[in-house]
Amino acid sequence: MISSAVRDRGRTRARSGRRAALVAAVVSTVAAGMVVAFAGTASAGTTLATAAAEKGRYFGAAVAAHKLSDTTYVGILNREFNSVTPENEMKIDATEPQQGQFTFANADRIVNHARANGMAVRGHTLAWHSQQPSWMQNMSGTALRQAMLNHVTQVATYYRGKIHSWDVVNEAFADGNTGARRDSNLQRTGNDWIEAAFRAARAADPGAKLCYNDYNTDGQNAKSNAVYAMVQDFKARGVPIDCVGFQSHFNSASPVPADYQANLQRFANLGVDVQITELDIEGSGTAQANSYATVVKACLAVARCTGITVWGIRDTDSWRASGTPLLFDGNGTKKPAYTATLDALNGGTPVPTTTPPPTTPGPTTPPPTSPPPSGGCAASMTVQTWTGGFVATIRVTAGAAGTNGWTTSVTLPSGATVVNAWNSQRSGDTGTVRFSNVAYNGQLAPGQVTEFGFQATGVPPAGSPSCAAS
Ligand code: 9MR
Repeated sequence: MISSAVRDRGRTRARSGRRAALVAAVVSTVAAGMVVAFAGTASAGTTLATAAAEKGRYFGAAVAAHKLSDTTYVGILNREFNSVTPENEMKIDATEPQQGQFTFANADRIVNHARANGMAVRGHTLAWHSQQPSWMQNMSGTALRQAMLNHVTQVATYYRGKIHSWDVVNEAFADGNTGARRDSNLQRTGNDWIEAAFRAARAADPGAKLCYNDYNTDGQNAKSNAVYAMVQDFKARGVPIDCVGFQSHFNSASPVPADYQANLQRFANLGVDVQITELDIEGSGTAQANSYATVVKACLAVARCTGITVWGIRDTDSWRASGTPLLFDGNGTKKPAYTATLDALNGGTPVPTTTPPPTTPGPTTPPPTSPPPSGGCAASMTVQTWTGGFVATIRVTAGAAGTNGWTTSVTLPSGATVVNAWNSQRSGDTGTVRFSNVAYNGQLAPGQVTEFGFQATGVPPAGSPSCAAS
Protein backbone atom coordinates (compact mmCIF):
# COMPACT_ATOMS: atom_id res chain seq x y z
CA MET A 1 0.00 0.00 0.00
CA ILE A 2 1.14 3.49 -0.75
CA SER A 3 0.57 4.75 2.76
CA SER A 4 2.47 2.03 4.55
CA ALA A 5 5.33 2.16 2.07
CA VAL A 6 6.12 5.70 3.05
CA ARG A 7 5.21 5.33 6.66
CA ASP A 8 7.54 2.40 7.05
CA ARG A 9 10.50 4.44 5.91
CA GLY A 10 11.94 5.08 9.32
CA ARG A 11 8.86 6.42 11.00
CA THR A 12 7.56 3.47 12.94
CA ARG A 13 10.29 3.28 15.54
CA ALA A 14 9.88 6.87 16.59
CA ARG A 15 6.11 6.82 16.46
CA SER A 16 4.94 5.83 19.90
CA GLY A 17 7.36 7.98 21.85
CA ARG A 18 6.71 11.01 19.73
CA ARG A 19 2.97 10.41 19.74
CA ALA A 20 2.96 10.33 23.57
CA ALA A 21 5.00 13.53 23.77
CA LEU A 22 2.75 15.17 21.24
CA VAL A 23 -0.42 14.26 23.12
CA ALA A 24 1.10 15.51 26.35
CA ALA A 25 2.06 18.79 24.71
CA VAL A 26 -1.39 19.32 23.29
CA VAL A 27 -3.12 18.40 26.55
CA SER A 28 -1.02 20.79 28.61
CA THR A 29 -1.50 23.56 26.07
CA VAL A 30 -5.27 23.21 26.13
CA ALA A 31 -5.29 22.99 29.93
CA ALA A 32 -3.46 26.31 30.02
CA GLY A 33 -6.25 27.81 27.92
CA MET A 34 -4.07 28.67 24.95
CA VAL A 35 -5.63 28.82 21.54
CA VAL A 36 -2.87 27.65 19.27
CA ALA A 37 -1.15 24.31 19.75
CA PHE A 38 1.88 23.16 17.85
CA ALA A 39 2.21 19.53 16.98
CA GLY A 40 5.41 17.54 17.00
CA THR A 41 7.81 19.86 18.73
CA ALA A 42 10.69 17.39 18.33
CA SER A 43 10.67 16.47 14.64
CA ALA A 44 13.19 13.94 13.50
CA GLY A 45 12.56 13.03 9.90
CA THR A 46 15.62 11.16 8.67
CA THR A 47 14.85 11.57 4.98
CA LEU A 48 13.60 14.49 2.92
CA ALA A 49 10.24 12.78 2.41
CA THR A 50 9.57 11.94 6.04
CA ALA A 51 10.82 15.30 7.29
CA ALA A 52 8.64 17.15 4.80
CA ALA A 53 5.66 14.91 5.59
CA GLU A 54 5.96 15.86 9.24
CA LYS A 55 5.33 19.42 8.12
CA GLY A 56 2.44 18.40 5.88
CA ARG A 57 4.45 18.84 2.67
CA TYR A 58 5.69 16.52 -0.05
CA PHE A 59 9.30 16.45 -1.22
CA GLY A 60 9.80 15.48 -4.84
CA ALA A 61 12.39 15.12 -7.57
CA ALA A 62 12.34 15.38 -11.34
CA VAL A 63 12.95 11.90 -12.71
CA ALA A 64 14.11 10.61 -16.10
CA ALA A 65 12.66 7.28 -17.21
CA HIS A 66 15.93 6.07 -18.69
CA LYS A 67 17.62 6.37 -15.29
CA LEU A 68 15.23 3.98 -13.56
CA SER A 69 17.68 1.16 -14.29
CA ASP A 70 20.46 2.98 -12.38
CA THR A 71 20.48 1.37 -8.94
CA THR A 72 22.21 4.27 -7.18
CA TYR A 73 19.70 6.71 -8.65
CA VAL A 74 16.70 4.57 -7.78
CA GLY A 75 18.06 3.88 -4.30
CA ILE A 76 18.17 7.58 -3.52
CA LEU A 77 14.84 8.23 -5.19
CA ASN A 78 13.03 5.56 -3.20
CA ARG A 79 14.67 6.48 0.08
CA GLU A 80 14.39 10.26 -0.01
CA PHE A 81 11.41 11.35 -2.11
CA ASN A 82 7.65 10.89 -2.02
CA SER A 83 6.73 12.78 -5.19
CA VAL A 84 8.12 12.66 -8.72
CA THR A 85 7.86 14.90 -11.77
CA PRO A 86 8.71 13.35 -15.13
CA GLU A 87 11.51 15.63 -16.37
CA ASN A 88 10.62 15.35 -20.06
CA GLU A 89 8.37 12.31 -20.53
CA MET A 90 4.97 14.03 -20.23
CA LYS A 91 5.84 16.96 -22.47
CA ILE A 92 3.95 17.45 -25.70
CA ASP A 93 6.70 16.14 -27.98
CA ALA A 94 6.96 13.00 -25.83
CA THR A 95 3.27 12.20 -25.49
CA GLU A 96 1.92 13.20 -28.93
CA PRO A 97 4.84 12.90 -31.36
CA GLN A 98 2.45 12.62 -34.32
CA GLN A 99 -0.87 14.41 -34.22
CA GLY A 100 -3.47 12.13 -32.69
CA GLN A 101 -0.95 9.39 -31.85
CA PHE A 102 -0.22 9.30 -28.16
CA THR A 103 2.71 7.51 -26.58
CA PHE A 104 2.83 7.10 -22.84
CA ALA A 105 5.38 4.32 -22.42
CA ASN A 106 8.17 6.39 -20.84
CA ALA A 107 5.84 8.49 -18.74
CA ASP A 108 4.12 5.29 -17.60
CA ARG A 109 7.45 3.87 -16.45
CA ILE A 110 7.80 6.81 -14.09
CA VAL A 111 4.16 6.79 -12.98
CA ASN A 112 4.26 3.05 -12.34
CA HIS A 113 7.50 3.33 -10.40
CA ALA A 114 6.01 6.11 -8.32
CA ARG A 115 2.80 4.27 -7.57
CA ALA A 116 4.63 1.07 -6.72
CA ASN A 117 6.80 2.97 -4.25
CA GLY A 118 4.24 5.17 -2.58
CA MET A 119 5.09 8.39 -4.37
CA ALA A 120 2.75 11.01 -5.77
CA VAL A 121 3.18 12.32 -9.33
CA ARG A 122 3.29 15.93 -10.55
CA GLY A 123 2.31 16.13 -14.19
CA HIS A 124 4.54 18.36 -16.35
CA THR A 125 3.30 19.84 -18.68
CA LEU A 126 0.15 19.98 -20.82
CA ALA A 127 0.49 23.24 -22.77
CA TRP A 128 3.79 24.99 -23.48
CA HIS A 129 5.41 26.99 -26.25
CA SER A 130 8.51 24.77 -26.03
CA GLN A 131 9.15 21.09 -26.72
CA GLN A 132 6.26 21.00 -29.14
CA PRO A 133 6.42 18.25 -31.76
CA SER A 134 7.10 19.59 -35.24
CA TRP A 135 3.50 19.07 -36.36
CA MET A 136 2.35 21.43 -33.60
CA GLN A 137 5.12 23.96 -34.17
CA ASN A 138 3.82 24.32 -37.70
CA MET A 139 0.22 24.95 -36.68
CA SER A 140 -1.64 28.17 -35.93
CA GLY A 141 -5.06 29.63 -35.34
CA THR A 142 -8.16 27.54 -34.73
CA ALA A 143 -6.51 24.31 -35.76
CA LEU A 144 -3.74 24.81 -33.20
CA ARG A 145 -6.22 25.82 -30.49
CA GLN A 146 -8.22 22.64 -31.10
CA ALA A 147 -5.09 20.50 -31.23
CA MET A 148 -3.84 21.99 -27.96
CA LEU A 149 -7.19 21.42 -26.23
CA ASN A 150 -7.34 17.87 -27.55
CA HIS A 151 -3.84 17.25 -26.24
CA VAL A 152 -4.76 18.57 -22.79
CA THR A 153 -7.90 16.47 -22.74
CA GLN A 154 -6.31 13.25 -23.95
CA VAL A 155 -3.27 13.34 -21.67
CA ALA A 156 -5.14 14.50 -18.56
CA THR A 157 -7.81 11.87 -19.20
CA TYR A 158 -5.24 9.10 -19.66
CA TYR A 159 -3.67 9.95 -16.29
CA ARG A 160 -6.92 10.82 -14.49
CA GLY A 161 -6.71 9.90 -10.83
CA LYS A 162 -2.93 9.40 -10.89
CA ILE A 163 -1.66 12.99 -10.83
CA HIS A 164 -1.71 15.12 -7.71
CA SER A 165 -0.96 18.35 -9.57
CA TRP A 166 -0.70 19.22 -13.25
CA ASP A 167 1.39 22.02 -14.68
CA VAL A 168 -1.42 22.82 -17.09
CA VAL A 169 0.34 25.77 -18.68
CA ASN A 170 4.07 26.40 -18.49
CA GLU A 171 6.07 29.60 -19.01
CA ALA A 172 3.45 31.71 -20.80
CA PHE A 173 4.76 35.12 -19.73
CA ALA A 174 7.61 37.14 -21.21
CA ASP A 175 10.80 37.93 -19.33
CA GLY A 176 11.75 41.52 -18.64
CA ASN A 177 9.69 44.47 -17.57
CA THR A 178 6.75 44.37 -19.94
CA GLY A 179 4.46 42.10 -17.94
CA ALA A 180 3.26 40.83 -21.29
CA ARG A 181 2.43 37.36 -22.41
CA ARG A 182 5.24 35.52 -24.18
CA ASP A 183 4.75 35.54 -27.92
CA SER A 184 4.16 32.00 -29.17
CA ASN A 185 1.99 30.14 -31.61
CA LEU A 186 -0.32 29.32 -28.68
CA GLN A 187 -0.55 32.96 -27.58
CA ARG A 188 -1.40 33.96 -31.14
CA THR A 189 -4.51 31.74 -30.98
CA GLY A 190 -5.98 34.31 -28.58
CA ASN A 191 -5.32 35.59 -25.08
CA ASP A 192 -7.85 33.15 -23.63
CA TRP A 193 -5.75 30.10 -24.54
CA ILE A 194 -4.56 29.68 -20.96
CA GLU A 195 -7.99 29.62 -19.39
CA ALA A 196 -9.23 27.33 -22.16
CA ALA A 197 -6.44 24.90 -21.27
CA PHE A 198 -7.34 25.02 -17.57
CA ARG A 199 -11.01 24.37 -18.30
CA ALA A 200 -10.15 21.40 -20.49
CA ALA A 201 -7.84 20.00 -17.81
CA ARG A 202 -10.50 20.32 -15.10
CA ALA A 203 -13.05 18.53 -17.23
CA ALA A 204 -10.60 15.73 -17.97
CA ASP A 205 -9.29 15.22 -14.42
CA PRO A 206 -11.44 16.91 -11.81
CA GLY A 207 -9.30 15.53 -8.99
CA ALA A 208 -5.92 16.97 -9.97
CA LYS A 209 -4.74 20.32 -8.68
CA LEU A 210 -4.28 22.55 -11.71
CA CYS A 211 -1.18 24.76 -11.65
CA TYR A 212 0.32 27.57 -13.68
CA ASN A 213 4.13 27.12 -13.65
CA ASP A 214 6.88 29.61 -14.53
CA TYR A 215 10.45 30.82 -13.85
CA ASN A 216 11.76 34.28 -12.96
CA THR A 217 8.56 34.70 -10.99
CA ASP A 218 10.20 33.77 -7.68
CA GLY A 219 10.35 37.34 -6.38
CA GLN A 220 8.06 40.29 -6.90
CA ASN A 221 8.81 41.70 -10.35
CA ALA A 222 7.00 42.68 -13.53
CA LYS A 223 6.68 39.08 -14.67
CA SER A 224 5.35 37.72 -11.37
CA ASN A 225 3.05 40.73 -11.09
CA ALA A 226 1.56 39.78 -14.45
CA VAL A 227 1.07 36.16 -13.35
CA TYR A 228 -0.44 37.44 -10.11
CA ALA A 229 -2.93 39.56 -12.04
CA MET A 230 -3.87 36.58 -14.18
CA VAL A 231 -4.46 34.33 -11.16
CA GLN A 232 -6.48 37.04 -9.47
CA ASP A 233 -8.58 37.42 -12.60
CA PHE A 234 -9.04 33.64 -12.91
CA LYS A 235 -10.18 33.36 -9.31
CA ALA A 236 -12.59 36.28 -9.78
CA ARG A 237 -14.12 34.76 -12.91
CA GLY A 238 -14.17 31.13 -11.75
CA VAL A 239 -11.54 29.85 -14.14
CA PRO A 240 -10.38 26.60 -12.51
CA ILE A 241 -6.88 27.18 -11.12
CA ASP A 242 -5.66 25.62 -7.86
CA CYS A 243 -1.96 26.31 -7.65
CA VAL A 244 1.00 28.27 -8.92
CA GLY A 245 4.37 26.64 -9.46
CA PHE A 246 7.56 28.59 -8.83
CA GLN A 247 10.37 26.86 -10.69
CA SER A 248 13.13 28.36 -8.55
CA HIS A 249 16.18 27.81 -10.74
CA PHE A 250 18.83 29.86 -8.96
CA ASN A 251 22.48 30.76 -9.52
CA SER A 252 24.80 33.64 -8.67
CA ALA A 253 23.27 35.85 -11.34
CA SER A 254 19.78 34.97 -10.18
CA PRO A 255 19.94 34.19 -6.46
CA VAL A 256 17.04 33.43 -4.13
CA PRO A 257 15.21 36.78 -4.01
CA ALA A 258 14.98 38.53 -0.67
CA ASP A 259 11.21 38.67 -1.03
CA TYR A 260 10.84 35.00 -2.01
CA GLN A 261 8.62 34.14 0.96
CA ALA A 262 6.58 37.31 0.60
CA ASN A 263 6.00 36.51 -3.04
CA LEU A 264 4.83 32.97 -2.27
CA GLN A 265 2.57 34.38 0.41
CA ARG A 266 0.91 36.98 -1.79
CA PHE A 267 -0.02 34.28 -4.30
CA ALA A 268 -1.28 32.02 -1.51
CA ASN A 269 -3.42 34.91 -0.34
CA LEU A 270 -5.25 34.79 -3.66
CA GLY A 271 -6.63 31.40 -2.62
CA VAL A 272 -4.30 29.07 -4.49
CA ASP A 273 -1.69 26.62 -3.29
CA VAL A 274 1.90 27.41 -4.13
CA GLN A 275 4.50 24.78 -4.97
CA ILE A 276 8.24 24.96 -5.55
CA THR A 277 8.44 22.93 -8.69
CA GLU A 278 11.94 22.78 -10.19
CA LEU A 279 14.32 23.83 -7.45
CA ASP A 280 18.04 23.84 -8.13
CA ILE A 281 20.69 26.27 -6.90
CA GLU A 282 24.10 26.41 -8.55
CA GLY A 283 27.07 26.54 -6.19
CA SER A 284 28.70 24.46 -3.50
CA GLY A 285 29.43 24.23 0.19
CA THR A 286 27.96 26.51 2.81
CA ALA A 287 26.67 29.18 0.44
CA GLN A 288 24.65 26.68 -1.54
CA ALA A 289 23.47 25.00 1.65
CA ASN A 290 22.28 28.30 3.08
CA SER A 291 20.33 29.10 -0.06
CA TYR A 292 18.55 25.74 0.06
CA ALA A 293 17.71 26.32 3.71
CA THR A 294 16.27 29.73 2.84
CA VAL A 295 13.98 28.23 0.22
CA VAL A 296 12.78 25.42 2.50
CA LYS A 297 12.12 27.79 5.38
CA ALA A 298 10.15 30.09 3.09
CA CYS A 299 7.93 27.21 1.98
CA LEU A 300 7.38 26.07 5.56
CA ALA A 301 6.44 29.60 6.56
CA VAL A 302 3.66 29.76 3.97
CA ALA A 303 0.75 27.54 5.00
CA ARG A 304 -0.35 26.99 1.41
CA CYS A 305 3.12 26.03 0.17
CA THR A 306 2.30 22.36 -0.20
CA GLY A 307 5.56 20.88 -1.46
CA ILE A 308 9.00 21.19 -2.94
CA THR A 309 10.43 19.42 -6.00
CA VAL A 310 14.14 19.50 -6.84
CA TRP A 311 14.99 19.32 -10.53
CA GLY A 312 16.98 16.10 -10.47
CA ILE A 313 18.71 13.91 -7.91
CA ARG A 314 22.52 13.97 -8.34
CA ASP A 315 24.48 16.90 -9.74
CA THR A 316 25.27 14.73 -12.73
CA ASP A 317 21.56 14.26 -13.41
CA SER A 318 20.96 18.00 -13.68
CA TRP A 319 20.10 19.88 -16.88
CA ARG A 320 22.97 22.17 -15.86
CA ALA A 321 25.33 19.66 -14.31
CA SER A 322 28.36 21.96 -14.46
CA GLY A 323 26.72 24.19 -11.86
CA THR A 324 26.45 21.29 -9.36
CA PRO A 325 23.01 22.59 -8.31
CA LEU A 326 21.47 19.59 -6.53
CA LEU A 327 21.48 17.84 -3.16
CA PHE A 328 23.61 14.77 -4.02
CA ASP A 329 26.98 14.70 -5.77
CA GLY A 330 27.72 12.57 -8.77
CA ASN A 331 28.43 9.57 -6.55
CA GLY A 332 25.09 9.91 -4.83
CA THR A 333 26.69 11.25 -1.64
CA LYS A 334 24.73 13.77 0.40
CA LYS A 335 26.08 17.31 0.04
CA PRO A 336 26.00 20.10 2.64
CA ALA A 337 22.95 21.34 0.73
CA TYR A 338 21.20 18.07 1.56
CA THR A 339 21.92 18.40 5.27
CA ALA A 340 20.78 22.01 5.28
CA THR A 341 17.57 21.06 3.50
CA LEU A 342 16.85 18.22 5.91
CA ASP A 343 17.66 20.37 8.92
CA ALA A 344 15.44 23.16 7.64
CA LEU A 345 12.58 20.70 7.15
CA ASN A 346 13.05 19.31 10.65
CA GLY A 347 13.55 22.67 12.28
CA GLY A 348 10.71 24.50 10.65
CA THR A 349 7.68 25.65 12.49
CA PRO A 350 5.43 22.64 12.92
CA VAL A 351 2.05 22.76 11.27
CA PRO A 352 0.00 25.10 13.44
CA THR A 353 -3.35 23.74 14.49
CA THR A 354 -5.90 26.10 15.86
CA THR A 355 -7.74 24.48 18.72
CA PRO A 356 -10.65 26.32 20.31
CA PRO A 357 -10.41 27.22 23.99
CA PRO A 358 -12.22 24.63 26.13
CA THR A 359 -15.31 26.79 26.59
CA THR A 360 -15.81 27.55 22.89
CA PRO A 361 -18.45 25.39 21.21
CA GLY A 362 -17.19 23.31 18.30
CA PRO A 363 -18.00 24.30 14.73
CA THR A 364 -21.55 23.52 13.73
CA THR A 365 -21.32 23.71 9.94
CA PRO A 366 -20.76 21.27 8.48
CA PRO A 367 -21.69 19.03 11.40
CA PRO A 368 -19.26 16.28 12.23
CA THR A 369 -20.49 13.16 10.50
CA SER A 370 -18.63 10.69 12.65
CA PRO A 371 -17.78 10.85 16.35
CA PRO A 372 -15.79 13.91 17.41
CA PRO A 373 -12.12 13.26 16.70
CA SER A 374 -11.01 12.91 20.31
CA GLY A 375 -8.47 10.25 19.49
CA GLY A 376 -8.84 9.08 15.92
CA CYS A 377 -10.21 11.13 13.09
CA ALA A 378 -13.51 12.40 11.72
CA ALA A 379 -14.71 12.56 8.15
CA SER A 380 -17.37 14.71 6.52
CA MET A 381 -18.53 14.64 2.94
CA THR A 382 -19.93 17.11 0.44
CA VAL A 383 -21.18 16.08 -3.00
CA GLN A 384 -21.81 17.67 -6.36
CA THR A 385 -24.33 15.66 -8.34
CA TRP A 386 -25.44 15.53 -11.94
CA THR A 387 -27.69 13.17 -13.81
CA GLY A 388 -26.05 9.79 -13.54
CA GLY A 389 -23.10 10.67 -11.34
CA PHE A 390 -21.46 12.73 -8.65
CA VAL A 391 -18.17 13.95 -7.23
CA ALA A 392 -17.66 13.60 -3.48
CA THR A 393 -15.17 15.62 -1.46
CA ILE A 394 -14.27 14.18 1.93
CA ARG A 395 -12.61 16.16 4.68
CA VAL A 396 -10.59 14.16 7.17
CA THR A 397 -9.90 15.89 10.48
CA ALA A 398 -7.29 14.40 12.81
CA GLY A 399 -8.16 13.90 16.45
CA ALA A 400 -6.13 14.92 19.48
CA ALA A 401 -3.33 12.44 18.83
CA GLY A 402 -2.84 13.32 15.19
CA THR A 403 -2.56 10.56 12.61
CA ASN A 404 0.17 8.59 10.94
CA GLY A 405 -2.41 7.37 8.47
CA TRP A 406 -6.17 7.16 8.08
CA THR A 407 -8.84 5.11 6.38
CA THR A 408 -12.37 6.24 5.66
CA SER A 409 -15.21 4.01 4.52
CA VAL A 410 -18.16 5.10 2.42
CA THR A 411 -21.12 2.82 1.77
CA LEU A 412 -22.53 3.47 -1.68
CA PRO A 413 -26.11 2.69 -2.62
CA SER A 414 -26.82 -0.09 -5.06
CA GLY A 415 -25.96 0.96 -8.61
CA ALA A 416 -23.28 3.49 -7.64
CA THR A 417 -19.72 2.74 -8.78
CA VAL A 418 -16.54 4.72 -8.12
CA VAL A 419 -14.74 5.51 -11.36
CA ASN A 420 -11.76 7.34 -9.93
CA ALA A 421 -10.37 8.80 -6.73
CA TRP A 422 -7.69 11.33 -5.93
CA ASN A 423 -5.47 12.11 -2.98
CA SER A 424 -6.29 8.66 -1.57
CA GLN A 425 -5.71 4.97 -2.13
CA ARG A 426 -8.98 3.18 -2.87
CA SER A 427 -10.04 -0.38 -2.30
CA GLY A 428 -13.27 -1.52 -3.94
CA ASP A 429 -15.59 0.43 -6.19
CA THR A 430 -19.10 -0.62 -5.11
CA GLY A 431 -20.80 -1.19 -1.76
CA THR A 432 -18.52 -0.22 1.10
CA VAL A 433 -15.49 1.45 -0.46
CA ARG A 434 -12.41 2.18 1.64
CA PHE A 435 -10.13 5.14 1.02
CA SER A 436 -6.75 5.38 2.78
CA ASN A 437 -4.21 8.16 2.83
CA VAL A 438 -1.46 8.40 0.25
CA ALA A 439 2.17 9.30 0.86
CA TYR A 440 1.74 12.99 1.37
CA ASN A 441 -1.46 13.29 3.40
CA GLY A 442 -1.40 10.54 6.03
CA GLN A 443 0.48 12.35 8.73
CA LEU A 444 -1.80 14.95 10.25
CA ALA A 445 -1.18 17.04 13.33
CA PRO A 446 -3.99 17.21 15.90
CA GLY A 447 -6.93 19.02 14.36
CA GLN A 448 -5.28 19.22 10.94
CA VAL A 449 -7.55 18.72 7.94
CA THR A 450 -6.92 17.10 4.60
CA GLU A 451 -9.27 16.49 1.69
CA PHE A 452 -9.62 13.77 -0.89
CA GLY A 453 -12.28 13.00 -3.42
CA PHE A 454 -13.80 10.50 -5.75
CA GLN A 455 -16.04 10.47 -8.78
CA ALA A 456 -18.79 7.89 -9.16
CA THR A 457 -21.70 6.92 -11.33
CA GLY A 458 -25.13 6.58 -9.76
CA VAL A 459 -26.45 8.51 -6.79
CA PRO A 460 -24.49 9.52 -3.69
CA PRO A 461 -24.79 7.75 -0.34
CA ALA A 462 -27.21 9.06 2.24
CA GLY A 463 -24.97 8.04 5.14
CA SER A 464 -21.75 9.59 6.35
CA PRO A 465 -18.22 8.32 5.94
CA SER A 466 -16.48 6.71 8.90
CA CYS A 467 -12.86 7.41 9.76
CA ALA A 468 -10.18 5.34 11.47
CA ALA A 469 -6.70 6.65 12.31
CA SER A 470 -3.51 4.69 12.59
O1 9MR B 1 15.42 19.40 -17.51
C1 9MR B 1 14.83 19.47 -18.79
C2 9MR B 1 15.86 19.14 -19.84
O2 9MR B 1 16.24 17.78 -19.74
C3 9MR B 1 15.31 19.41 -21.22
O3 9MR B 1 16.33 19.26 -22.18
C4 9MR B 1 14.76 20.82 -21.28
C5 9MR B 1 14.17 21.09 -22.63
O4 9MR B 1 13.40 22.23 -22.68
O5 9MR B 1 13.76 20.99 -20.29
C6 9MR B 1 14.30 20.86 -19.01
O6 9MR B 1 13.30 21.11 -18.05
C7 9MR B 1 12.75 22.42 -18.06
C8 9MR B 1 11.32 22.33 -17.61
O7 9MR B 1 10.60 21.43 -18.40
C9 9MR B 1 10.63 23.68 -17.61
N1 9MR B 1 11.38 24.67 -16.87
C10 9MR B 1 12.78 24.75 -17.20
C11 9MR B 1 13.46 23.39 -17.11
C12 9MR B 1 14.92 23.52 -17.32
O8 9MR B 1 15.19 23.94 -18.62
